[in-house]
Amino acid sequence: MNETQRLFIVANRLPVQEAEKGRKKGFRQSSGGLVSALKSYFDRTRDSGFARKSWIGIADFRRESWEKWNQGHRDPGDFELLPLFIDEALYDGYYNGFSNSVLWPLFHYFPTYASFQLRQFEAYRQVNQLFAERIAAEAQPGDVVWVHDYHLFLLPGLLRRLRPDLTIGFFLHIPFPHFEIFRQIPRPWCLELLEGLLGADLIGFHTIEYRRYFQETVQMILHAESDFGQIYYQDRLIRADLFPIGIDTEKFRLASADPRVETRRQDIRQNFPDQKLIFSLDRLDYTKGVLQRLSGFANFLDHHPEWHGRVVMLLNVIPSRDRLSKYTERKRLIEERVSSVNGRFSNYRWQPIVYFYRHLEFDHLCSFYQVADVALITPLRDGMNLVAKEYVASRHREDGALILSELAGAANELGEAFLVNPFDETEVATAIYQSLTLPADQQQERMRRMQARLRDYDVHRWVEDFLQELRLSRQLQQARSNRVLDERNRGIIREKMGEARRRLLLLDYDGTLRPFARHPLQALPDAALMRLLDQLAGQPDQELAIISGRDSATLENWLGSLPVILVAEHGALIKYPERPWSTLLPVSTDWKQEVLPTLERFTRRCHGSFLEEKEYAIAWHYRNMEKQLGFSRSRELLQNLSVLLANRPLQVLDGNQVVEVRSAHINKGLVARTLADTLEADFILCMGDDKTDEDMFQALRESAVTIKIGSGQTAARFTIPRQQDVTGFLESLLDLHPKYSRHA
Ligand code: GDG
Repeated sequence: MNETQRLFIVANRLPVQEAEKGRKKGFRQSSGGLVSALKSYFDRTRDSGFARKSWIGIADFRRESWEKWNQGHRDPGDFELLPLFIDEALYDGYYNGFSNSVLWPLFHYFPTYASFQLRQFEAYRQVNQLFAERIAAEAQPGDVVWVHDYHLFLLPGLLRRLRPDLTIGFFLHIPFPHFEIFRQIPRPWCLELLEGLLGADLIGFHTIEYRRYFQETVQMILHAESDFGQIYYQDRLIRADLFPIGIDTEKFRLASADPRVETRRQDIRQNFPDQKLIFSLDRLDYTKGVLQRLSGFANFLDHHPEWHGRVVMLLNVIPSRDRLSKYTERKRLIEERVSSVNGRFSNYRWQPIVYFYRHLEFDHLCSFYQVADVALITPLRDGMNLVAKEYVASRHREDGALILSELAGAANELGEAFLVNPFDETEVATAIYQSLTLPADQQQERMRRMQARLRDYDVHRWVEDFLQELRLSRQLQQARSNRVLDERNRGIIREKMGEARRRLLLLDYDGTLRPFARHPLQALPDAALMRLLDQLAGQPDQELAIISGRDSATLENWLGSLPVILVAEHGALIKYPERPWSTLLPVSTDWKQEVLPTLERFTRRCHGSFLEEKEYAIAWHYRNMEKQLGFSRSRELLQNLSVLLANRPLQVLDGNQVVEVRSAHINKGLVARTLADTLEADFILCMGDDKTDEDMFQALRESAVTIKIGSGQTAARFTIPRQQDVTGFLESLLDLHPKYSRHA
């Protein structure tokens, strides 16, 4: 990072809240996980590499109070605070509306809670746009922007449009759901949301599942190629990676030595001298599973009367989103359930649940963490869940037990907890019993392991890791965009061509010279393309070869009149001008009878798909099928073929909406190399769009100008992102400057 670089943290909220201090109003740092994470990282890391740090978020206070307070204040964490003041109705549509009545319930697998209203999506878009405009106006070239969470999915894309020079990272704090859930969002919004996200250089998730679902969704909806966390979209490389958020373990360990925390802990303990304490803390939210948890606890009390009077559950619910009816209704249901459990089991000396509905001060929270024998944390879905981690980090005596929902992201890292299905009240009840009776040595062993893991990837590592990977993503991105064939490189290519004694052009056909058509026979060349190819082939000292996967008859029919070399079936057959077709290598076709029945079965079962039988290959095309079905069937076919053809000298090609089987000895690379050698060319230009063309790019790696058409991973030296630009480029090679051409 350079010395003048500025970091923008962008989140729905600012890290401060208006608060009353006696009779005076002021501002204090807000309590959220993200605020304390970033603040503690930057407090500790003096040399973060950023000259300035700013935090942009929506103000939940009035402009006047801010202006009064802001004179002279900069904190917390030395961030410059940039509040966005947003009209209340607009904010309501964006926050209570689309963010928390569509994205939040859907992404936590509550699809029936989602209500889709165009007006709210428009508010969401508008607020994201306001963020983008504010950042675009503030940022200097090359600054770094780190966007947080589901409220701002559109922001990376909107900002990229305004400021392509910025490095943009995005982190999702909640789960990314399975495609089947995501697709319930109206299609145009799905596209906008994903394209918005893909404006980032790096997208971070808590777990590998969230990343997988995201990649699958991008593939299903945008048909963007992706592998191992790299997504290729509109000629950009976007990385998606895992960054399971950690906590400030040191802060929770130190809190144990804080006398205020110790006093509170003793105070709580004295009230429950003979009882084990089960602690539970959540924001008021239907995703947190409080009702199911209470049923689990009641089930435990039902089956273990010996524990009556000996265990108490301290249930803390923190007020949240109380303008949404789903939340106020939840509060009522929880309170009813608490009363019903207490009413059923209490006696004069004992009440099984002590219920709190309020925000806790930090030292109070820590005293709960320390006093609790068991933490019972059973969300129905949770991106991560920091409370579970904080409980573990607070156990400085290495005792206690954690019961954790397997549907919380944190379950991936806290395998020593009692992992439960939060919907299964019997399993929760059993885990409560097991945790209350867990021998001390086992408590210690489990705690130690979990604590070591939390220390290993604490919040500082999380921030550092994300920012480092973001920097790397940008570098990869830039290295890649340097490969887009620009004017300068076109000039260099023309110059080299002009100087060459013998030139060879190797061009793929479908997807390179012609766009893809619904049926292969519809991609025939038009008059302009025929003229261009004729002119290219007619240049002095220049050979033109069309190297295609198509069968020889089609190529002959379409292009046979031109003075060009035709190569069919990826190199199985070759034809020089005025000469008959011949084979490059003797190749057997006995295998066809074995493969045909499987391919025919898939064709029958997949409406819209069709077979293309060539002399040395058979291709199953699925471009006319419904997109998602076609893709998933093609995966099935690939799996079938890999079993059927194991150890046979055949290759199965996973092409662009086609699966092709052919002899392993044939590939475009071999024929490209052979032509280059036999024609003794000292300049080779090779262009293609598909995976089969990669064989040519690899084979000619050192000696040729290789150009990939479209996006995606490639071994080619240059890329032309859009197929429509290919003919323009080839036309520019027709009039090489006289100074370059020996024949001029
Ligand atoms: C998102 C995701 C993901 C809570 N009540 C009080 C209080 N807290 C603190 C806790 C903890 C944090 O707030 C809550 O942790 P969550 O994990 O639930 O985080 P959220 O910010 O709500 O939610 C979640 C997280 O982002 C991080 O990526 O884990 O899955 O939904 O730090 O200690 N702190 C104090 N008093 C309270 O009453 N002082």
